[in-house]
Amino acid sequence: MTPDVAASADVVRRNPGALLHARTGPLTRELLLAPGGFGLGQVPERALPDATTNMVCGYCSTGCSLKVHLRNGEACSLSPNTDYPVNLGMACPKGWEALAVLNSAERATLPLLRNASGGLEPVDWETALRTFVDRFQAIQARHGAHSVAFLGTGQMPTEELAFLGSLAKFGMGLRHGDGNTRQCMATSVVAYKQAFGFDAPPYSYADFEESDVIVLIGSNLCLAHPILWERVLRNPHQPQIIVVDPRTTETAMNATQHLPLAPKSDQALLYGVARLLIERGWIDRAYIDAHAEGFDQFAEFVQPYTLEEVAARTGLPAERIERMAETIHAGRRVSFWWTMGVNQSYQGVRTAQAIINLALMTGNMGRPGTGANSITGQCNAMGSRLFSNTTNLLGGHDFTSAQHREKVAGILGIPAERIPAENSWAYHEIMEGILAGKIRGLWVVCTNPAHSWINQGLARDILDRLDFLVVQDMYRTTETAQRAHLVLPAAGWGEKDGTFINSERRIGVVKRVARAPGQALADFSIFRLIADAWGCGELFRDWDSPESVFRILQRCSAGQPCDITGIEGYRALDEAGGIQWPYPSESADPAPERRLFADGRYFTPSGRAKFLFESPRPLSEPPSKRFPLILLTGRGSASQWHTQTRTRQSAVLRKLYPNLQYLEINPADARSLGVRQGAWVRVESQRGRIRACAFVTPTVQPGQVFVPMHEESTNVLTDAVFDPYSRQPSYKACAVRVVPETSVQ
Ligand SMILES: Nc1nc2c(c(=O)[nH]1)N[C@H]1C(S)=C(S)[C@@H](COP(=O)(O)OP(=O)(O)OC[C@H]3O[C@@H](n4cnc5c(=O)[nH]c(N)nc54)[C@H](O)[C@@H]3O)O[C@H]1N2
Ligand SMILES: Nc1nc2c(c(=O)[nH]1)N[C@H]1C(S)=C(S)[C@@H](COP(=O)(O)OP(=O)(O)OC[C@H]3O[C@@H](n4cnc5c(=O)[nH]c(N)nc54)[C@H](O)[C@@H]3O)O[C@H]1N2
Ligand code: SF4
Ligand SMILES: [Mo]
Repeated sequence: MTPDVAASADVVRRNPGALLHARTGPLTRELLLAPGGFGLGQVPERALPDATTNMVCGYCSTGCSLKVHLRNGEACSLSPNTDYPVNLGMACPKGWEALAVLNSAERATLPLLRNASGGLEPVDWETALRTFVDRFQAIQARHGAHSVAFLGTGQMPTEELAFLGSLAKFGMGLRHGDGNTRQCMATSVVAYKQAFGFDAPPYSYADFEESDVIVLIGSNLCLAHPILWERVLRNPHQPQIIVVDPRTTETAMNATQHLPLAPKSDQALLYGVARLLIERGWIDRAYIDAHAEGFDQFAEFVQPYTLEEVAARTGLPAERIERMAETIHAGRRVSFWWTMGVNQSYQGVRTAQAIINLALMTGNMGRPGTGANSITGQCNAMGSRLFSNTTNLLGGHDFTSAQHREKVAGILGIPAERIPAENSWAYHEIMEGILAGKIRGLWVVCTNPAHSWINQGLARDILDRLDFLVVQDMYRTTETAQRAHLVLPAAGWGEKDGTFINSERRIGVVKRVARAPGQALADFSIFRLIADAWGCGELFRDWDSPESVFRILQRCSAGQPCDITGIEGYRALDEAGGIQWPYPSESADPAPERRLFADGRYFTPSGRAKFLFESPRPLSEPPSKRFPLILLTGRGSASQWHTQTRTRQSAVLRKLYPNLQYLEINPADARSLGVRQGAWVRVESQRGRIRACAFVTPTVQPGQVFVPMHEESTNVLTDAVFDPYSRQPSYKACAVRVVPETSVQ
């Protein structure tokens, strides 16, 4: 083999997507649109050797690495990567089936435009691009530049997220853009920013194995992050596992202590535990004095949270609360983890900070096996938080700071005036803006709000008011695509290159190992084409491949807590098995596992972490005589993903979960309502009613019911209430009644 053939074979082994990419040279409009061009799924001309390549999974934030087996440069099967520090050879059913869902008759293969008779009709890309530009520019001319908005995601590579946010704000002149990360992570972002001075989840997955006490609050890890649960099971220290969840979830069943508290009483519980720890002198005064501020006020604040008071508010026996405090005290390495049971609440930020307070006051920060740790949800939630240019300027910068705008403009080589000096509206403000007629055009990319947004009756009415709705998705069948005026067909995971950032801040690579169907294009290519069609392509002349955007983003991160300037490109990421941020240019060792705050210095101006607290508020919609039950929603199985656009495409996954809307209800409630196992019932809230099949089970408490989020009807019931600081929707508690179907006329 000649050296260059050997080198290219090596590249194929490592990154076949990059090779296909390299063959086409820089992305130009002509290349993208030419038959067989880059975006349209070019195949190599000569036979390529069979090979394997590793890439991170495109579903959850765990970020498992999958080994993809290639035949002639294209994926034919996959298996979990045994050498990756995250999953150590494991994968859940969604990961195993990741390739299968790409092949589906529901894929969007051509742009679709709504015609005069109201149907969606295939058009060519030229027409789609022209319509996109003409319609949005006409709306802007009539109603102002900010009358068009966008909604993005935590499920596209960072480079694509950055391109979307930069194109929309710097190129198209939009101000308002948010993402589905608002539905999910906004609470953690704000909690961390206020307490630590930056959005910085401190942990490493190794902490799951190094703790002797693991406290999981509002997290069904076993089902939502199954491989992280496997990491818990590998913990050799026989850890105490405390699960705080109103339901007896799969995770709670495997805990050593389960605290089935009343929904939304977490804040009271955590303040009560804090009070006990203080009362008994079980705090780390030296750590508090050296590294935190506001403790004395906090200690005074928690005084009314006596054991009796907290037992009454949470419905928990006093001994269980006491035992939780004793266990935290006895632990040498205590880690606190939370997910949506905390974040999706009208008081999520202060609840998350009540968890942070416990970690700070017991000195459980910065050491192996410790931390106040928010687990993210989507594969690239962290990339979206730092680089989507929605809530903050690229790289965790601040739109309202002139200095930050100058810095980023200098790196991008664009005029600083192109960068908005004001923050975007949050998701719900964009929805309200549509209702008020201020937002007339919406571009939805890689999210499905007509299923996932709270209070669907209202949400769909709002979406249907838009003058022009563009949906860019892999599938043309999503609830949101069905309402669009224009559908842009997108390539999905496995059909494009880029990087994701997982829950432990690890950046991993995704690659193009399969051809997108028909004329579907990588989102990156779509943004490139829109930039040129819009007339602002020149601003993005250096944005010619995902890896060049990665380089630009690295420069944007310089000097920030999330500095990644030391990473030498995709290949280095591949070789290291992913790299956790921060990784500044002077870093020597891409050590597989790292955590933040080992030196006790936080990112606040004082360098100290803050104790933040506030009196809990009553349930936003308490049960009433008419609606006597509390509805909880969440993940239903390890094999279903969100609105199911992807997972329902796999015959294997479909066999692994119930294919109908169901309602979990306690036997006592079922009995008093006359509901039998498997009977159809109506579930009604003030906002709407749905049908569900009753699953009578003691895993939900009397007075509560649970419906998974995966069927489109669920959010017909939920109540559009938001945390005042994070503006995250409170999906997890509203009032409903259940009526056996036979008694409904
Ligand atoms: N299989 C699968 N895995 C997923 C996903 C998926 O769709 N399917 N989605 C991913 C995403 S984006 C996310 S954000 C994560 C979510 O992961 P999780 O947050 O673990 O999942 P959820 O089921 O939404 O909510 C967790 C638990 O919160 C509990 N809960 C409800 N109200 C309260 C309360 O007031 N207090 C407490 N303490 N608990 C409460 C619920 O009973 C539920 O068991 O999962 C990720 N992983
Ligand atoms: N009741 C209730 N509602 C909830 C929740 C809850 O617990 N209860 N959880 C909330 C949470 S945490 C989340 S994260 C949201 C999730 O809500 P969504 O983001 O609306 O759900 P997904 O099904 O993940 O939607 C992603 C969409 O992107 C498409 N897609 C996938 N890959 C690509 C790609 O590469 N490019 C493009 N262009 N499209 C792609 C998929 O086909 C799909 O239509 O739901 C929220 N809604
Ligand atoms: S646990 Fe998450 S990242 Fe791992 S294989 Fe499953 S869905 Fe993919
Ligand atoms: Mo999420």
